[in-house]
Amino acid sequence: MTKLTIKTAPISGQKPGTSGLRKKTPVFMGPHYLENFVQAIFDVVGAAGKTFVLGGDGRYFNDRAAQVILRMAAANGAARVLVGQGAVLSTPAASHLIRLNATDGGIIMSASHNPGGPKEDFGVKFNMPNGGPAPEGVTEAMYKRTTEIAEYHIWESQDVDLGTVGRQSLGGMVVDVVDPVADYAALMENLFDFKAIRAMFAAGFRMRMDSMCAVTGPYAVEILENRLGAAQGTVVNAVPLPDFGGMHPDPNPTWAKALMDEMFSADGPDFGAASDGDGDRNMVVGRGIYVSPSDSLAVLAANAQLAPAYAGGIAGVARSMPTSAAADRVAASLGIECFETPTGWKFFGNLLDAGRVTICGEESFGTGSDHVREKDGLWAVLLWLNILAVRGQSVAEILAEHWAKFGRNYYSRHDFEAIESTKADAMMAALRASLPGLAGREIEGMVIAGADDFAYTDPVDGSVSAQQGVRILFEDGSRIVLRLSGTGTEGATLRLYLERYAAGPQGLDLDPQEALAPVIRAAHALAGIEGFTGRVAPDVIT
Ligand code: VG1
Ligand code: CO
Repeated sequence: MTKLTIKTAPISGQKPGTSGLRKKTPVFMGPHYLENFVQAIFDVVGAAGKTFVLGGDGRYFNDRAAQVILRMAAANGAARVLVGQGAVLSTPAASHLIRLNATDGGIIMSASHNPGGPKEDFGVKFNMPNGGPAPEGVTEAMYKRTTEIAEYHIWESQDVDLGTVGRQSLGGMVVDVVDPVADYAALMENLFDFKAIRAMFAAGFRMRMDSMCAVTGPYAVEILENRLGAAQGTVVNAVPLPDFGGMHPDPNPTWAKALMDEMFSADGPDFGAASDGDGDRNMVVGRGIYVSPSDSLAVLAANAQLAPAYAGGIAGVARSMPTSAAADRVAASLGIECFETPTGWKFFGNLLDAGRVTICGEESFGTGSDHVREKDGLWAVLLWLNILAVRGQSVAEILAEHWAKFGRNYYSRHDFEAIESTKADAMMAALRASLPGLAGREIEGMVIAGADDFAYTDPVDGSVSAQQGVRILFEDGSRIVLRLSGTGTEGATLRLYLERYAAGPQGLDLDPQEALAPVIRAAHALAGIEGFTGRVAPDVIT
């Protein structure tokens, strides 16, 4: 075995987005591409004598990338790496292992909800010792490092056997291959009332969990079927595949259509859920009723005290800016703090670490709590199950009672995918330029109260993140938000977020697209979506 120092040169575009560096797999597999970025990570955080966690969602190239990262960690002087068996860890499980073992951080190989395969997407991100995604200051430093990199360090060696749990060594570095599921399942058992959930399943409660051929399959089978006694076969698409079976592992009504059809069928199960490529997202569906992620966050916050881990109440709630204000109403009624952060889980870390919030969520099917520092798909599913078990009501009944008490924030996100970047940029620039003149203008019978480009000052460390999305706020509480995605790998994806509040008691059970129709029309008119991009209708509606 030889330790090599390889000459390299900067490769452009290695700038992490909303959640790590994501590119087409062939790009990641190109000469020095993965190596340059991993060296930049180690150069910024330092590797000598440190312990890291390593795992990924099992997508194509995950296994090869893991071997490269291990050989580089060893050559950079790391003392120990904990790797999930088969180089697999769900994102929340990786976050938990980083914290449980008090490590110096971890590297997660995933492009999350993006498709996988030889022609699809791959990604790498670094999580900090608190278990959360590296904040912007750190990812910026990594990016800067990639622009000046001249060499990287790597052992020339055989592959480490990642198929067997146990201890090995690589160039003096300890490699501990661990069961990806065990510690995570134990954590879930600590948080929730497994006895009550088990009793509910024993009494005939039926569920369908769609793991979308992605990483949560083994976790869901162990927790739902083995430990909670859900019927065998409750978890479908339970075997993780390198290409997710050709599916798009994004749990929303479009990509998890089979689950939606099942839940809306005559004899559908009581409860349905799906999770994404790396297991940090969740979609929740009741029989005949879809739960929007923003509503899910609000219901979880309002009912969290029904689960043992949160029995003492929650400290506060945080939501990303585009997420609906449904959670704000719950926070106000509980008399707790509520924070509005930019998109991306990294912005919740400081609030969680400081104990200011217990539960966080995003409209993009992400919910989580202070048990880890990532969003956590199965956690959300289990908290829902815990609530359903204690309240003994259906999902539809729980939502109806919630809206009756708090009013309903009708909400939808429209995605326009793979737009030419120059066109999307031009549209956003024109929209930004128009903002100062919008207040007071009337459109679709609604008066614009104000408009801005969201900027966030972290209440804990004072760091400022500007240009986080355009907000147009109406006097009646309706809201339009537009931003460009930071996770895509092809052109630009425009995300249009739409919200309208109904106080009730009338008008609480409309179709969201109908309830939002004037807001949708106003958004198209104000942003000139068709004029700039040629797009009339969105590709995905959630
Ligand atoms: C999207 C979502 C955002 C989420 C991010 C990572 O980002 O909108 O809420 O945090 O994906 O999720 P963007 O920049 O494309 O809008 V995951 O599950 O892909 O790590
Ligand atoms: Co994800």
